[in-house]
Amino acid sequence: MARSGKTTVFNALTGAHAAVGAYGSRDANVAVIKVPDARVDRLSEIHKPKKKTYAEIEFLDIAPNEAADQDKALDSAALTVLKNTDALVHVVRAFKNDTVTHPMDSVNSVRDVRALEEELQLVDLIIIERRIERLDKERRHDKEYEIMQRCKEHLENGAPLRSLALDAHDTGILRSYTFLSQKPLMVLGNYGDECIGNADPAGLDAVTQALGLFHIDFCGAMEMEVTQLPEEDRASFREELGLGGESKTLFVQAAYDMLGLMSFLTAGEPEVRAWTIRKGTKAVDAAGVIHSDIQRGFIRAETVAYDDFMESGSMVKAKEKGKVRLEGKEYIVQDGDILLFRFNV
Ligand SMILES: Nc1nc2c(ncn2[C@@H]2O[C@H](COP(=O)(O)OP(=O)(O)OP(=O)(O)O)[C@@H](O)[C@H]2O)c(=O)[nH]1
Ligand SMILES: [Mg+2]
Repeated sequence: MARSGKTTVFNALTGAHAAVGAYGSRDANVAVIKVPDARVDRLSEIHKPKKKTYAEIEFLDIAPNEAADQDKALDSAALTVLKNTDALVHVVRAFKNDTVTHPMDSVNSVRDVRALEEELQLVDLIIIERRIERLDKERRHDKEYEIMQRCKEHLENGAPLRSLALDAHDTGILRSYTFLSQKPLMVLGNYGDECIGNADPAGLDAVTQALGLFHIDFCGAMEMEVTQLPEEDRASFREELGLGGESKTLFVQAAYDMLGLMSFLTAGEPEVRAWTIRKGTKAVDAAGVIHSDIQRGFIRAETVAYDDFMESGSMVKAKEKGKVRLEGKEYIVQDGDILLFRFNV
C-alpha cells in the first residue's frame, strides 16, 4: 500500500539511499544484501581466505499505485515486478505520522493485512476465470482444467492458493502462472519509535496467525537511521534507542524459514563462502549450486558439521576425531555442513 514505509524498510535492510517519500516514482528500487552469517566470519578467521563471500538476497522495492483507485495497492506495473519474485514482504503501516496521509485515511494495520490478501487472491481469480473460459471454448476439459477449477473454488472460499494442497504434478502445471497468492508472504509491521518496547501494539499476531502468514515487527525509520550510521556506532545507538537485537539478522532468519532455505559452507584458503539451498537438498544437487560440472562429475562430498569443525579447530584434527564423513549423492545436506566436493570432469 502507498506510503507504508516500503522504501524506508528497503533502505534499512539494504543500506541503500533510495529517496523516501518520493511518491509517484515509477521504477522499482533494487539492491542486494549480504546475509549476515557468523559462521562465515569465524571460518574466515581460521582459514584467512583471499575472499569471503556471504549468501545474498535481492530486494525489490516496488513503486506505489498512484492511480485514482487508491484502495488497490497494486497496479499492472507492480504486478509484473511481483510475479518474478520468490516471496513477498507486505510492509504494513503501523507508525503514526500526521504529516503522512494513509491512502485509506486512517492507520489500521489489521485491515491493511486483510486488504492485500484479498487483492492478491482477486488478481489470481481473474486470471483463472479467463483461463477456464478459454479452456471451455476449446473444449479442453483436461487435467489443467480440473486444477483451475479447484483453484477457483479455493479462492472463492476466500483462501489463498498457498494453502491449497497440490502434488508435484499439479504444482508443475501451475508454475508458469506465478500466482501471487501462492507465494510465501511475510507481514512486516512498520512501527514508529512510539511503539518500541510494546508487545504487538497493532494486533498483527492474531490476524497473521489466522491467515497463516509469517510476521515480524520492524521500526523502519529508526532502523534506516541506524543503517546510515558508521558501522562502529551502530551497536551503541541501537542500545540507546532500545531497538534490541540485530533486526536485519532477524528479518533474514524469518525469510529463510518462510522459504524453507538453509546454508551450507565451503571453506579453504582461496574462499570461505555460504551457499543457499532448500532444506532437503541432496549433496549432488547442492554441488550443482556451485557449478554444473561439479554436479555432473560428482563422486563424494567430504562433509563435516560446522560445530564439529570448530570444536576440532582444523580439518586435520576433525579427521583424526572421525568427524569428517564421505557422503554420496543422496546425502541430505544439513544446515551448516562444511562440504568439499570430490568430482571428475
Ligand atoms: N514517523 C514515522 N514515519 C515514517 C516511518 N516509516 C516511514 N515514514 C514516513 O512515511 C513516508 C513514506 O515513507 P516511504 O518509505 O517513502 O514509504 P513508501 O511505502 O515507500 O511510499 P511510496 O513508495 O510512496 O508508496 C516518509 O515521509 C517517511 O519518512 C516510521 O517508522 N515512522
Ligand atoms: Mg517507496
